[in-house]
Amino acid sequence: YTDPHCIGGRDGIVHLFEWKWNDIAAECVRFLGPYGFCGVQTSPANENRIITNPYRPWWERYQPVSYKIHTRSGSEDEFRNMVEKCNNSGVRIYVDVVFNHMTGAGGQGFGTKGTFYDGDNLHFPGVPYGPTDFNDGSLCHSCDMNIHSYDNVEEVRNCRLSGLLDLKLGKDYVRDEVSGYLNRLVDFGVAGFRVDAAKHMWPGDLIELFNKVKDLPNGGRPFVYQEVIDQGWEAIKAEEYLATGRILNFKFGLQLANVFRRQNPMMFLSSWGTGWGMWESDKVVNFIDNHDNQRGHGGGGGVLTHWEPKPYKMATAFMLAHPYGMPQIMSSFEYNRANNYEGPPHNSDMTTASVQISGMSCTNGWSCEHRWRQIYNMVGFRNMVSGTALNNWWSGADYQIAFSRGNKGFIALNLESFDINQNVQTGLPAGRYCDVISGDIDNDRCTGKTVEVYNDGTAHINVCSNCDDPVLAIHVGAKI
Ligand code: ARE
Ligand code: CA
Repeated sequence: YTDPHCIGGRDGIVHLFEWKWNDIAAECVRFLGPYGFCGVQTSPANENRIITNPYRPWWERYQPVSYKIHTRSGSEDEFRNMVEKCNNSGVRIYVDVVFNHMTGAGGQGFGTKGTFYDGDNLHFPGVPYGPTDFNDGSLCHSCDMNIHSYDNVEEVRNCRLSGLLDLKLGKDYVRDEVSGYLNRLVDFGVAGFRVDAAKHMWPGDLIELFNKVKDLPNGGRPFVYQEVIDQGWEAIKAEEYLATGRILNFKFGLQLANVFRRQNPMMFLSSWGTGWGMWESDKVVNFIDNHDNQRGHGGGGGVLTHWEPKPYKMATAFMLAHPYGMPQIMSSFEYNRANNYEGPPHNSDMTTASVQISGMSCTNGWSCEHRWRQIYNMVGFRNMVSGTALNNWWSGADYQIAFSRGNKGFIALNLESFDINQNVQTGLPAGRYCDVISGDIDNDRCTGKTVEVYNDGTAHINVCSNCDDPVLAIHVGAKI
């Protein structure tokens, strides 16, 4: 379950949070394929509860009503078309799958496909699930059936996460319904899953469940990466989940936020990876921020986001240049930060607004961090250096580092108040290179700074201080 099935040396997932299937399809063809992204994480694809108080929050999509593929991102036909277009562009689709629970307890109504649900009496006819398909007082012993203590492993896994009706995954029938949904996604050409709230499910149940999920049409297990928030201090450890795939690494973004906010010297990054108490490289999906913690949900607070562009871009460049783990990039929408429930940009009838492109950037309320030059060019860097080791580590001061990736790429980062201005070993073949942070290659010309690498692999580099992008990155794919 740990192989993401990327095409030819690609690496890196972008989470197109709340995007419509038609917009994702277009983005795969016009941008993600050409710029070398491995895959897209989509928002949940299955029918969810329509929440009107607050009005249509982003988080309504984490309250399943059925496994019918119909949400504000689009219909089943649009979903199928997206997967096909993306696969044809060499871009994989990974779906955020929510099966720890159904809707919150209490209330009845209709889902995004018009299916009735009854959260008072635990009836979900669209699946169908009834009261005996949920964990009850015999398995959950907390006073109100909710989770109160993350130190109590049984409570975390058998009780309700924020009041969400907790499915009995120990039951074969429930596993059949869930795996039936996952298998339909595999039939559509989906290559993997982000497993929501994995921490709230028993690892043994997940093993049984995934045993019922088929291989991909071209062979191999689907890629599985699981949301187990483990920052080091709770009873449940992320490594308990390695039998069913990778884990989302929640230590990564917190640690890099400290470094790139100058609270922990950058030179200590020389031992980045397992040396920092994180899991092995092929077991993790890393990210700077995600849709929860960028707005204070799910272990939020503390991480860098697009609201702090300078350290955010630096941390992202470091993540993409460093060999550790598989990187995931967040692609956000704009919202009023005082109302962090706000759903995606929408039209007057509350349908989701389409992403619009102007030049390289997005408009219409979509932030599109993945289209920032400093980010997409580092995705290209990562693909180019694929398979090489980290060499030529250099550190001139607490907050000045540089390293190469074999003889394919070189990066330098500076958060001191003085420039990096000196000769360093880049590991690269002699020639003139385009700095992909300050520019692009356009008709064989570099629109940004250039760097001359001498015959012995050294170069005189200059990395500004107190500027917007105190980073320099060159690689053999951007030589002039
Ligand atoms: C909403 C309302 C609640 C209401 C509930 C039921 O906000 O007030 O009680 O509905 O009616 C998202 C939102 C939730 C939202 C939910 C359903 O974040 O606010 O609830 O959708 O609509 C824990 C879990 C982790 C989870 C985070 C949010 O361990 O799995 O909480 N993250 C995933 C998704 C979320 C999603 C869900 C799960 C639910 O990424 O987007 O919730 O499907 C410590 C622990 C963490 C814990 C954290 C809680 O850090 O280590 O494990 O995370 O505290 O803050
Ligand atoms: Ca559970």
